[in-house]
Formats: sequence, structure tokens, C-alpha cells
Amino acid sequence: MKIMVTGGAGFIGANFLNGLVPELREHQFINVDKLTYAANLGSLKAIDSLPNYALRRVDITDMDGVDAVFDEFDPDLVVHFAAESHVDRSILGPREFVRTNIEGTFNLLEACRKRWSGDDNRLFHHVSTDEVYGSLGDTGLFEETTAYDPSSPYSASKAASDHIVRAYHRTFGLPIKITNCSNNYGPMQFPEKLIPLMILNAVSRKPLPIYGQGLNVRDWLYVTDHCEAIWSVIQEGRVGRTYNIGGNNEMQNIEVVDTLCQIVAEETNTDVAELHALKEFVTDRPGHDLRYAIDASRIREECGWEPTETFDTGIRKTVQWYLSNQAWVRDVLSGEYRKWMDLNYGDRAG
Ligand code: NAD
Ligand code: TDX
Repeated sequence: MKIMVTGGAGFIGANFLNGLVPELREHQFINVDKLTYAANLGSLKAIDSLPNYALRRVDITDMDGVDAVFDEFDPDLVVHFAAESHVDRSILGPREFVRTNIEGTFNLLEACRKRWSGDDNRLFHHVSTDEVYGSLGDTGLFEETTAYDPSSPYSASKAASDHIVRAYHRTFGLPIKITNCSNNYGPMQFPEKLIPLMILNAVSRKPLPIYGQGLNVRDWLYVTDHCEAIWSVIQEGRVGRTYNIGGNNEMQNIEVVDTLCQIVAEETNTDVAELHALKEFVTDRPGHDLRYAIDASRIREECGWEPTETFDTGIRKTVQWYLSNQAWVRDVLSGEYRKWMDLNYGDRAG
């Protein structure tokens, strides 16, 4: 089988490729990635010389580039991770989100529609987020039938992309599946996201910026569990169907930060009080969703998937990974990253 992975140099795409490329030597993989700030080729070192792996630098908003890579590779399966993925960036600059997440997804669908016939066993797998459902109150869970109600330009652009993927199935019969997953954490995540940001700031004794009161709730899932969930839906899920993926692990942000202080202190022989003193409550994110939580019974019952990591095991592995991969971290903390930190956190001090 020929498998095209878009966004494979980003956090989840790289974990997906690192898990599958060495295992499935009989399959060919091509990674189609623009290599934005969020990409890191250092995340692909373990697989980049394997004969069943290749990378093409393509911007999915460029239809000619997309056509060229489809003509070259003729994929049986497209696993679509490529996206602008950070909510705060979508608030400060939404245009790229509309372009990549909506128009880029549309270009990929067009490339498939033009080439695939209804009976040739191909699949377009769209990787999406639970944020399309908006915010929960104190109770309840997102189900696959929950109405879409996105809050941020990021989640609105992902919602739009989900709709267009589904429309291509209903209108043109394109074989698609969609997964909507909760918050991921783990190795190789860009440190603009809560967990790696807090780990690296704690290690270098920088402030730990907590939005609002830190009471917002997220459901955290270890990244390789998400990758295995996607693979199980590709194998076992029904064409045209949506599957929610979650870790059954709801935590308030303040609990996450406190846990990270504790683990970083243990792993670096530091006094935990010194790390707690770095916590700063700062101006809240506009439109900040209060709570996400997932009912994952459909994927469990139809695809037999369950997460294997608990938050305790996954978060310790994650801290250890950031502590022992200094070269990866150094590469990421470039001038561009420092500019982002000034832009996002400069005016936020609480
Ligand atoms: P990421 O930001 O770490 O990586 C995104 C990748 O896409 C990068 O390699 C980047 O270079 C590439 N990319 C961006 N724009 C592109 C373009 N125009 N053309 C080609 N490539 C482009 O993102 P991530 O956290 O790995 O998320 C991957 C996918 O999973 C996204 O679709 C995201 O919406 C979804 N998702 C993420 C989470 C999470 O917690 N991180 C949870 C649920 C769903
Ligand atoms: O500095 C921070 N302080 C803070 O309190 C940052 C970066 C975040 N937060 C809060 C905001 C959220 O409530 O932590 C929570 C998690 O924030 P992010 O890591 O930015 O993730 P979130 O906004 O929940 O979105 C993530 O999960 C769903 C991913 O970025 C999305 O791509 C995914 O779809």
C-alpha cells in the first residue's frame, strides 16, 4: 500500500510515522509537509533513511504542488494531519488557519476526487479535533452527534474542514473517515502548547503563565495512543463515519501545571517550592473554552481501541524525553520562537 501522510514533520504526524514506517516495511510512506515553524526534521531522524520513507516539501494550499505529488506517488491512503494547530496563533493571525486548514484540505480532497474511482479501495482519513464541538459546562461529554459550535478561528477552520470532508463523501462518494481527538501530549510537541511550554520554562526557571484562574478542563491523551487510535479506525472503522478519541483523563490546567512542577522537581533534583513560585496567573485567552471531555465508546466498541498510557506514566515519559533531548529542544528555541513568546505573552502579565 502507498500511504501519504500530510504534516508528518509536526508533533502527531512525526509520532505516527515513527511508529509505523519501521514496522510496515512492505508499505511505502510519503510525508507531504510545508515545513512551517511547527515542523522539525529532527523528529524524523530515526526513519529518514529507511527505503520505504520519503519527504516532499509541499504547501497543501498550492494546488499545482498537491497535484504533482499525487501524480508522482498515487496514494491508496491519505492520512491528513497538516494544519495550523495552535489556538493562540489563530487569535493573533487567523488567515493562515483559513488557508491551510480549509483551502488546503479542499485541495487534497480535489486531488483524490479527480483520481479515485468509487470501487478502488482508497481512503482519505481526516485528523480533527474535539474543539469543533465548542465548550462543555461542568457535566456532559462530546459525542459524535454533538452539534458543532467552535469558538476560535482554529476550531472554526477545523470544523469547516470536517464539513467539507463529509460533503465529499455524501456528494461524490469519496471514501473518507474522520477522527476528532482531545488534547495530545508527549515527545516532540512544539513548546507553544501548554505541557512542553511548562516543562521547558520550569527547567530554565522562567514564569509559568496560566491563563485566567487555571480552572479550564482538558482531556489529555498520550500521543502514541492517538496514533494507534487513528490506525485502528483506518483498519476497522466504517467509511463515511466519524470517531471521537479521548483519554478519559480530565484535568484542570492548574492541576496539570502542579503535576509538572512535581515531576520536573523529582527528575532534576530541585526543590518543588522553587518551581511552584514560577506560576503566574495571566490574562485569559479570548473565547477560552471551559471544558472538553469525550465519549469514546464508538471507537472502543467498533474498533477495539483503548488508551494504553495513564496520565501518570505518559507525563513522566514526556518530562524525561524533554530533559534528555536537548539538541531537539535547542533547535526549536530559535529566534522565531522567541518572537512568538514576546508576541503572545508580552502584554499578558497578570
Ligand atoms: P503541529 O502544528 O505540530 O504540526 C503541523 C504540521 O503541518 C507541521 O509539520 C507543519 O509544517 C505542517 N503544515 C502546516 N501548514 C502546512 C501546509 N500549508 N502545507 C503542508 N504542511 C503544512 O500539529 P499537531 O499537533 O501535530 O496536529 C496535527 C493534526 O492533529 C492537526 O490537524 C490538528 O488539528 C490535529 N489535532 C491535534 C491535537 C493536539 O492536541 N495537538 C488534538 C487533536 C487533533
Ligand atoms: O501558556 C499557556 N497557558 C495556559 O493556561 C498555554 C499555551 C495554554 N494554557 C491553557 C489554555 C488551554 O486551556 O492550557 C490549555 C491547553 O492549551 P493548549 O496547549 O494551547 O491547547 P488547546 O488550546 O486546548 O488546543 C490543543 O488541543 C486540541 C491543540 O493545540 C489543538 O491543536 C488541538 O486540536
